[in-house]
Amino acid sequence: KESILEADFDAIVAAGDRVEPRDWMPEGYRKTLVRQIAQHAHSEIIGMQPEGNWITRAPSLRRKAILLAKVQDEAGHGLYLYSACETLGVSRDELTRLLIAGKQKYSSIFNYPTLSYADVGTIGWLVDGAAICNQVPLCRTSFGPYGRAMIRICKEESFHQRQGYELLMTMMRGTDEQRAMVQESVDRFWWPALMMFGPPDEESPNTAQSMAWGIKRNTNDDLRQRFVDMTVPQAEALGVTLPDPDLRWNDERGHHDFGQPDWDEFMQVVKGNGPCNAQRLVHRRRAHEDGAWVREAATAFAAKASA
Ligand code: FAQ
Repeated sequence: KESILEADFDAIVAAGDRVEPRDWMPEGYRKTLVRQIAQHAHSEIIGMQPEGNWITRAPSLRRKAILLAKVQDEAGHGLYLYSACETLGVSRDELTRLLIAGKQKYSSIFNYPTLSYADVGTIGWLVDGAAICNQVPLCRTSFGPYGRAMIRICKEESFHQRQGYELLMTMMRGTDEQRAMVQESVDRFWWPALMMFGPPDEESPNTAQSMAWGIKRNTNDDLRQRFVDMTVPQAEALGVTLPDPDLRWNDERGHHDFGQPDWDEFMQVVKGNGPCNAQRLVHRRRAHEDGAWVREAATAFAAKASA
């Protein structure tokens, strides 16, 4: 029976169709999805912190309203993704416990500090830009609930990317000091943004199997290249310099050549030794503990309502 089910699964994947929660799936497929979707959900939730840092200090009511909406969207993305992950048989509660115990990862990018208001624009432009590049192909991922969550998330991320770019454009039309703030921020975020796509293909243990299962549709290096090609003309239009002396158009390849991020730094950040790893987890843990009474009250109310 198992081999018939496995043949069905292979046929769905080969046809590029969706695997649904009630379909048979190999245990490794389920585990890989839980790992990736949980990391993705945690990234959205932890990703609220760096920008949330600026909500109380936004320079105008309009900017504050935009930033509040964006950070709230990230919470929504986290929730769709936790829901997608729950269809694989793990609860959101369990995933949250693994996150705050430091047993599951989230994107390296959110372990860098936001030092100026320009960082809000740069995160929108580069971090949401990289997220879109990585996530648009995931709308066609083989697992149904994940792919469907990605469709809505990508629409909202596109809006986020635009708002970041518009913010930076406004600052670039401002004073010399504002232009310098934008450049300084881009200098800090460029390399960490390239690291979001994961290690180089030859050092990526999961890519080959994830692509064979149709979970990933492109390799890490392919998406990184796509991001660089997309971003260079945007940087020119904005009037900022990307901090890479090796960055240039290669006519033969029809792509930009570019330098390598510091992969030792990447490994350190992934291992928990980045500039803000400890702070992010302490904050998340405290928020979870502070929310205990809400969970208890909601559970008590639900029990009363059903009695
Ligand atoms: N950070 O074999 P691979 C957002 C780990 S966007 C930390 O290549 P894989 C939106 C990897 O997990 C950010 N760890 O792994 C937003 C693995 O370790 P493991 C979230 C990383 O899975 C914007 C090991 O290295 N987006 O949140 C990173 O095939 C603004 C070996 O790597 C997603 O999660 C990294 N950058 O490929 C929110 C997208 N890279 O698990 C707020 C979905 C690699 O074996 C504000 N995920 N690692 O212990 C993916 O596409 C993939 O999981 C990759 C990694 C491409 C990230």
